[in-house]
Amino acid sequence: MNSEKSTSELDLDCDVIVVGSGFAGIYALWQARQRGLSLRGFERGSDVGGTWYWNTYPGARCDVESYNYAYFFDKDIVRDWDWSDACAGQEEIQRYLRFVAERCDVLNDISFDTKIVSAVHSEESGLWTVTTSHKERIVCRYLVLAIGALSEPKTPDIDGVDTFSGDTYFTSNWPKDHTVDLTGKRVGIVGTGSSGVQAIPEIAKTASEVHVFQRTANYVTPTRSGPMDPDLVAKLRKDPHAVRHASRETYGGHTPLDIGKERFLELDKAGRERALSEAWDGTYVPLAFRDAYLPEANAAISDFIRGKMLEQVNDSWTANHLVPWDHPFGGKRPCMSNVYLQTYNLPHVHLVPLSETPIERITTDGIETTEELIPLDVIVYATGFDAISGPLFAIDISGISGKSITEAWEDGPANYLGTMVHGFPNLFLPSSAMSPSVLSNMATLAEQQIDFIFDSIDWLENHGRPLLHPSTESQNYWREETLSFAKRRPGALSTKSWYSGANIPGKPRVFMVYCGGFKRYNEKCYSELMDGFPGYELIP
Ligand code: N01
Repeated sequence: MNSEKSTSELDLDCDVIVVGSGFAGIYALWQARQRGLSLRGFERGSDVGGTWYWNTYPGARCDVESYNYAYFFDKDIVRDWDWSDACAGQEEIQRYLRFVAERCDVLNDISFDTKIVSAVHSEESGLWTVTTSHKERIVCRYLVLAIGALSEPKTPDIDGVDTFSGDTYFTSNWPKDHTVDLTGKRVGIVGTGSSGVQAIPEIAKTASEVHVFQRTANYVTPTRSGPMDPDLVAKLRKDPHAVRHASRETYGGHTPLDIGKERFLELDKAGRERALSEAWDGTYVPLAFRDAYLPEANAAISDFIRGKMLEQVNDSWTANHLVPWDHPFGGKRPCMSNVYLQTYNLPHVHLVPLSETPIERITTDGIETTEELIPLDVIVYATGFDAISGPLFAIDISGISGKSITEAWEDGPANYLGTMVHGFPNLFLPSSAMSPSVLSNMATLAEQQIDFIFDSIDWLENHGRPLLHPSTESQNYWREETLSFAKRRPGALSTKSWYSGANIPGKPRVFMVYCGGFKRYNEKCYSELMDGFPGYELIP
């Protein structure tokens, strides 16, 4: 639907609008300021943080190391922030993002508690008109929707969800007033992805009974905890810009300081056993081997993790049901926890594998499976998100000829280089589909994409301000390219996951994460820029 109002250059309120104030949004506002552009920021939450503002469920933390999951653009920020833990908790990360926003002096640019309801492109003026939930209309030249890939919660697709008479909570929107008290309660938790795996051990500390409704078992490997290594911190602080540069040269956008150097397939039997044990005990299993996603290596690593998971659970029936036999390591987003599996050794924690006894419905009293009605006081949904396209579809966006983004993505996401969509000129989408996204370090990605977006804007400003959008050929090529890399990654296309939209009934199946590696991605972005955007259309 096109409710296009006639706009002209005279209506222009600011050069750039940035929506969202997570990692990408804060940095985008800073970049706009650095480049002398006028700006406005909008955030639907009451504070900065994005994911780390909303996901306040018990146990929420980052399972990527703090030194990786941080900004590197400013050496003073790197020097002045001390992480208390190798993998920081939600509260600390949100505090960090506020600290960065204060340092960047962007807080006053952001209108909080303000949703963007629509964004309309005018072909006449080439400008975007953005309308907020407070009915304010703002006209800008460049629109950056830094709204996150995992910010639109999935509505649980279970019969009777609204009939439950007890309390209901969502991990994705946990009450922030610390009033949730599960002491002595019978709690049912639906979902065992990263959020569920983190929340379940915490909930089990106070609840009297915990029933975990697991549809698909997930890989769970150890996570780091405890103080940061001072030598590592010193190395990072010595030259943050070098770290930032080096991270972009890696496959996953991680600081290269302790990514495993070994290739699994090049080791002999004893070497493989040694390296796997070292990975499990000390480092970070997903990054331990350079060839972890070659099929033969991946199969052996998957088997090793399954064996380690079985060892941690006393009851063999429970252990067997917690192990992911149906997909290889990395087919879904692996989970990390040092306490999740052991939680099932507690007498009041019960696994309900839905592969054997599916949920029939939610009733006023609890959750009814094909076997029994489990009475509950509280249900916690850790059921995930309508990833990537969900947050975009929540805004009424219309581009050239009034075509909406929902129409443009009817058959699934289509874009070029994960940031721009044909027919939507000067609309920039960090952390969108077909970027390295969650298969990379999201903090590195936020900096890289925002740099690329603002370097592109600089180019446009210096070349007579044409409008920029990718050609359909480039989009088709990029979708094929993304698919071709996904085909090489074990389990990517055969596993049901949010990576391909399979968690949302009726959503078109398109593999939405570019797994060609961060280095290749960064090089492709910048070769477009250096060559004057051959894969794009420039509208004078
Ligand atoms: O969501 P998920 P999440 N009946 O989609 C189940 C990031 N993250 O919030 O697998 C029963 O992974 C669903 O089952 P299945 C990270 O990128 C990062 O946990 O679809 N079950 C699954 O078990 C992650 O990937 C951190 O069969 C239902 C679960 O709910 C992403 O966020 C921490 C169901 C959803 O798992 C999302 O994680 C947390 C139904 N009707 C999250 N519907 C870090 O540490 C869904 N499920 C950085």
